[in-house]
Amino acid sequence: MSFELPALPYAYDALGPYMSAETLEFHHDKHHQAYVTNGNNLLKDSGLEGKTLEEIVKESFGKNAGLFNNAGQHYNHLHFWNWMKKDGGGTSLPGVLASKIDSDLGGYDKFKADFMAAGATQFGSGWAWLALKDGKLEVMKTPNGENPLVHGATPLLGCDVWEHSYYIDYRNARPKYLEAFVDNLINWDYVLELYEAAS
Ligand code: MN3
Repeated sequence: MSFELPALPYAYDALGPYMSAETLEFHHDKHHQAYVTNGNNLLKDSGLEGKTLEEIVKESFGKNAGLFNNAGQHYNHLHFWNWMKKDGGGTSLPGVLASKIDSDLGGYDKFKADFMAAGATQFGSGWAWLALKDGKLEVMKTPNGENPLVHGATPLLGCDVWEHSYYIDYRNARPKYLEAFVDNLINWDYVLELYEAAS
């Protein structure tokens, strides 16, 4: 396979005021594009050319750092654009998500606090996650382009806490960005779709 940059699933200005068009233009058109371009170059002669993106991420982890960083970030960003939507967030979660979060994570408020803490305490660049591992929801954090796939879990929701994701809109206030993401941007329908596919 080769990596391709998808169009955003919404207009560049759709997520304002929580994420600006300027942030999305840089983040999607420059940063994600660079992962696609560099990933395709590093995929050549890697021995993983015929694999799926998930296989490339898992099989390059710990073995081919350059390819892993770019393939991991391509995977993460493909989902990240879909993990957000206009008028997202909120506390009425679709399907079984509310009861699953109650039973596995101690309720929505505890999930929100733990997810924001994961993002705020990730030192340097990385991601905060809600993932499914052995049938149970878990809040996780990872550095750089790593994701739950390489820790035996399925990513259901991720928030990009690299500075390029929030510095234009929030400057250094990463917790404010995380709160806006949870309260106003999360596309819970997409989270449910991934949960149902994984369970
Ligand atoms: Mn990013």
